[in-house]
Amino acid sequence: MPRHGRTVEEIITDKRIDGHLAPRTSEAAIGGELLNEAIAGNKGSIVKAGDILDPLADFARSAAQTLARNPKSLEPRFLYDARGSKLFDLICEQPEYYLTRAEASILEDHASRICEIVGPTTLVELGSGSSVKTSHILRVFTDYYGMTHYVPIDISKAALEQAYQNIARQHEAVNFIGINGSYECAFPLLNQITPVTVMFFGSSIGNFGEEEERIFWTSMAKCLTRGDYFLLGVDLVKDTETLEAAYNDKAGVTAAFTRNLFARMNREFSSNIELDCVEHEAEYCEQRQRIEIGARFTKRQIIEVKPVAQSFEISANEKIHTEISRKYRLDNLIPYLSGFGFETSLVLTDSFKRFALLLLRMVKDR
Ligand code: AVI
Repeated sequence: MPRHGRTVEEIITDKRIDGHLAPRTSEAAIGGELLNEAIAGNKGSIVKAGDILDPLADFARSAAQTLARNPKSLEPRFLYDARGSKLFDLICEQPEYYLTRAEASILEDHASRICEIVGPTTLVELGSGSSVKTSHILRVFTDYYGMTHYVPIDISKAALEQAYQNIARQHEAVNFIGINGSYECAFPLLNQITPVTVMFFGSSIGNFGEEEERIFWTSMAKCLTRGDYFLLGVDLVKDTETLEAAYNDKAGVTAAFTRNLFARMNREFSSNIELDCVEHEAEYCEQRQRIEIGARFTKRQIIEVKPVAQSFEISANEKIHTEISRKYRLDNLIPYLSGFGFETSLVLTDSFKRFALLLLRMVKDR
C-alpha cells in the first residue's frame, strides 16, 4: 500500500524519511544475535519475528473453529485489521472512552518517578500500536540516561513503521528496534535482555480470558530476571453506567469497530453477511467484572468461510461474542501478581481513580 506516495518497501529502505533515517528491516526470525546486532547498531530497525502465520488462513481457521462452538465467538485479535486499528484509534478519542486519557495523564505526571526507580533499562512494549503514549516515558528515560533501546512488539508492520517515524522525529536518543510479531515473540526475547522493563498499556491484559492471563504471567515470570520491571496499565472496576458508556459511545465508533469484524469477513472470505442486521452489544457483567462485547444478529444469516469451505447458520437474535474487557480491583490484583513473583513497587492512579498503572518488580530467580 503506498503511504505518503511511497511503497512500504521504499519507506523501509536505508533512506531518510522527513529528515530522519528510516529503519533497516530484516525478514529473519528474531534471535539473540540479530537482537544484539540491532541494539549495538543504534540505528533503528524493524525485524520480523519468525512465527507470523498466513493471516488469511489463520483468520479462516480460527473463525471456523469458534463459529462451530456454542455460544459462537470470534477471536478479538481479528478486530485489528487496518480499518479496525484506525477505528480503535478513534475509539480512544471518544469522550466516553476515558481509559486512554486516564493512562496518558498518569504517564505524564509520573514518568520521572518511574524512571528514577527503574534506572537505565531496555524498554520493551507489548502491542505498542502507534507508540503515542510511550513518548512521555521515552522522553524522560533519554533525558536521564541518554541513549535508550526501545523494543516495541506489534502484529501490525504498518503500526511499527508509523511509530518509528513518530519516535525518530521526536527522540534522537532512542534506538528503535521494532519486532513485527505477536505477544509470544516477547518471551524468547526477554530471556536474552536484562535489565529490561516490559510495558503493557491500555488495559489490554483485560482482553485475555482468565486462563490466558494466568499462562501469560507464568511465561513472563519465567523470562524475566530478578530486578527486571513490568509496567502494567489496568482499568479499574467502577459503576456500570460509566463502563457501559465507554463501550457504547454515542458517535457509534465502537459499534463500527465490532461491525468491521463482519465486514472484514465479507472482504476476506466473501461471507455474504448483511451488515445492517449486525448490532453491536456491550454489557457489563458485575459478577465477572467484565464488559462482554458481541454482535447480535437481527436476521437469520448464513456466514460463509470460503477459504476453509465451511458455512455457519446464525439464527435471528443470536449473539456472536467478539471480546471481553476485564476490569480489576487492586486489592485482588496485587496479591495475584505476587503469586507469579511480581512485587508491586508503585501504584499510580488518575485523578478520578478510574485507571491504574502498576510498576512491578520481578523478585524471583528464573
Ligand atoms: C484494546 N483494549 C484494551 C480495548 C478495551 O477497552 O478492552 C478494546 C476495545 N474494544 C472496544 N473498545 C475498546
